[in-house]
This record gives sequence, structure tokens and C-alpha cells, in this order.
Amino acid sequence: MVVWSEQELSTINSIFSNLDYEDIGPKALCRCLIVYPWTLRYFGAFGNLYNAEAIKSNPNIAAHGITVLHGLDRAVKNMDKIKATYAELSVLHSEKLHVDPDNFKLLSDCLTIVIAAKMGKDFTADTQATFQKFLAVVVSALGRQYH
Ligand code: HNI
Repeated sequence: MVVWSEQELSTINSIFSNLDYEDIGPKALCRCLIVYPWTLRYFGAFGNLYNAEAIKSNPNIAAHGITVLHGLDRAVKNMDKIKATYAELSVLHSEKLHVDPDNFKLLSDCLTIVIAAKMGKDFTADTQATFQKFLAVVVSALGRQYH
């Protein structure tokens, strides 16, 4: 089981309670799709994703970025049982969507960069360490139902 210090819990709660989901979610997903274009393959039904401008102005991508970011709320609310919390989403991504689990890490790195840019000097090394620990646990939980 993952152990969280009071400091880590408070850092995670503070990041998420100040998060602008409508801004950060789309930016993180767009960055992932632009920097790692092979991740576009899962979004064939989302309309025009021809280039970076098309990706950034695609309303389906923006909406999905918000959905994914809200997907992290489940972890924030269940810090003591993150693995169990993502069991169902892990099965969905594996068996139905066939998303390569390596991509979870790519998206989480993009999210870290977007949040760092937004928080500026408040995104200290300690904040980064805690946030990356949090995302690593989520990524591991999402990858758990793959076989
Ligand atoms: Ni992901 C659907 C959460 C990473 C491709 N994804 C979801 C849903 C949530 C979610 C929540 C909606 C489920 C539902 O409808 O019941 N995804 C997350 C989280 C992460 C993640 C928390 C990692 C941090 N997903 C990824 C990655 C990809 C991805 C890295 C592909 C590169 N996800 C999808 C696709 C769907 C999806 C595709 C279905 C979209 C649709 O509406 O058709």
C-alpha cells in the first residue's frame, strides 16, 4: 500500500482544489497528442485532428481533456485505495479501448508540465515530487488490469 504523509495529502488537495479543469484538461491532452502523435490513433472518431491547430480547436478533444482530468478526482478522494478505485477504468482502457499503457505516463508528464506552467514559482521541487508520486500511483493502477 502506498503511504502518504500529511504534507503530501495537503499538497495534492491544494493542487486539485485550485485546479481550473476547463483550462488544464484540454491543454494537457492537446500537448500529449501533439508531442506524441501516435496517441492520436485512439481518437479517430473525434473529428479533425489534422495538425496542432486543429487539435487545439477540436471541441471533442477539449471535452475529453476535462473528462480525463476529472478522472483523477477519484484518486484524490480515495488516496488510501487508488488501485481498487481504478480497476474498472483499467479494464476499459485495456479491453475495450486497447490503449497502450505506456501512454498513461506520457499524458501524466504532459499534465505535470501544464500544471507547472500554470503554477509558476509555486510549483516547487517538493510539489513536483508529490505530484509525480501521485500520478505514478494512478498510472500504475490504470495499468494493473492489463495482461
Ligand atoms: Ni482515458 C475514456 C480517464 C489516459 C484514451 N479515460 C476515459 C474516461 C475516463 C478516462 C474517466 C471516460 C470513461 C467512461 O466513459 O466511462 N484516461 C483517463 C485517465 C487517464 C487516461 C485518468 C490517465 C491519467 N486515456 C488515457 C490515454 C489515452 C486515453 C493516455 C490515449 C492515448 N480514454 C481514452 C479514450 C477514451 C477514454 C479513447 C474513450 C473516449 C470516447 O469518448 O470515446
